[in-house]
Amino acid sequence: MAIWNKDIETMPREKLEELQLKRLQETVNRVYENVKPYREKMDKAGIKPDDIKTLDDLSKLPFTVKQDLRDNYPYGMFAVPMEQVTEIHASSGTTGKQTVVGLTEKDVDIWAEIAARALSAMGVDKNSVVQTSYGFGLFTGGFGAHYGARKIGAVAIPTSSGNSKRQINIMKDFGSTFLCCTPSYALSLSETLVDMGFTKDDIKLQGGAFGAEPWTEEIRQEIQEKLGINAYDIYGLSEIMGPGVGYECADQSGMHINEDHFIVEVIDPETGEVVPDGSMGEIVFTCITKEALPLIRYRTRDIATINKGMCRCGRTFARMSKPMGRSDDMLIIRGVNVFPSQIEEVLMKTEGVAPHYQIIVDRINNKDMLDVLVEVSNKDLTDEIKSLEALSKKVSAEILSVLGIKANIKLVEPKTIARSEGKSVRVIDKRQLH
Ligand code: DLL
Repeated sequence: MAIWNKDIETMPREKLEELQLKRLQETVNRVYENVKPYREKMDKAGIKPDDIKTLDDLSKLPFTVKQDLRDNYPYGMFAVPMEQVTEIHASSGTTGKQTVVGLTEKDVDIWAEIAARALSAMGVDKNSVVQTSYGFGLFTGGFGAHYGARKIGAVAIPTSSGNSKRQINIMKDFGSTFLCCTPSYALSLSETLVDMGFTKDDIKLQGGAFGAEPWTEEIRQEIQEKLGINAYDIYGLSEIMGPGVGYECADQSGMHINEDHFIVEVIDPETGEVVPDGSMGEIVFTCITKEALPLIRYRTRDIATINKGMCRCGRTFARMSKPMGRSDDMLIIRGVNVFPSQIEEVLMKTEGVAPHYQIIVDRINNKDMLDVLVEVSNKDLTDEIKSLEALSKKVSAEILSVLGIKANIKLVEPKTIARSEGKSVRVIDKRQLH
């Protein structure tokens, strides 16, 4: 697969780190001058821009968290005057006031560049037809993939999400070769394809860039098989720069971080200390080229590991593991920490259940209860009550042995759990309602 920007993506680490330090120093100076909340935080911590002499000095700087963006809503953390801002995006705001991000023209160019690197690594070239079924709007998914595809010179088809039958018709008629959407929507589209009486041989898809939500290796296999494609993982977050912050190459051994634009650290979420290379922790990013909203040490809440070893593809950019999920998505059930992705992994390894599930947590008589609704892959439920009982027992036993908690497994008919068109909602925690 092609490397879009070979000079940068395969730069020796030493050179890359020199570049990072220079850009970090420039950025810290700039935010100190132009962003009041940063100046105040740094003054409080007794740090001046000149104190950043090496990359290790980054850890002296205070963290930025989502609340900082909310406290300075909407534009209080922008580092440029509004006349230089050319595009605004925002996070969904499901857990509070939405966070607003701004981009200058140069920021948008860099976004297109990093998305082009990502899509090239996944096989997109000038001859590709890229269907983007991420939502277009304040969500960054749609525009990020679109800018990347355009930059490469592929044909960009901005279908946006939803209207699945139309998506399949477009895919077939326009000859889409590459699909960008959430992994859950990719699975849902694969069902629509079959429902419409087609097979994977009726479409020309070869690959897809799926992200914006956690997904397991097992779901990857499922998508690959059902759509007859190579499924790649793409990572990003609106506050840093939508899709393309991290991307898989053909080696599929982690997502390369575009380290010439973002410095990545891993910290212990409890203590805030940087953890040794390769250890699991919370991912923290510092933007070193962003003009409008250069966030310093932004805590993502995503739990993953970083590997700085060179990849077989030749890229020197560090690789991030698939995030297990966000620390704020972690469920504590009867004192046990559980990520929804761990439950997904167990389900996906069990024959007879489909990759469509919902996790419901409630507190009844002061006791946490975990219900897992999962669709059976077998169409004829009634005929097989006995084997279904055995199946639900098997899943329950497996969850108990892997995660150490008891779950009530409720097997449901195929296609009864709502399908998502964007980020899926897999967990309903009713405990918050009591
Ligand atoms: O989800 C940006 C994006 C769009 C990335 C399209 C990839 C593809 P936000 O809506 O701000 O931005 O949500 C960011 O989504 O902190 C992660 O928790 C999660 N996330 C994003 N990509 C992945 C991934 C976009 N590949 C939040 N695997 C992040 C797991 C992901 N989680």
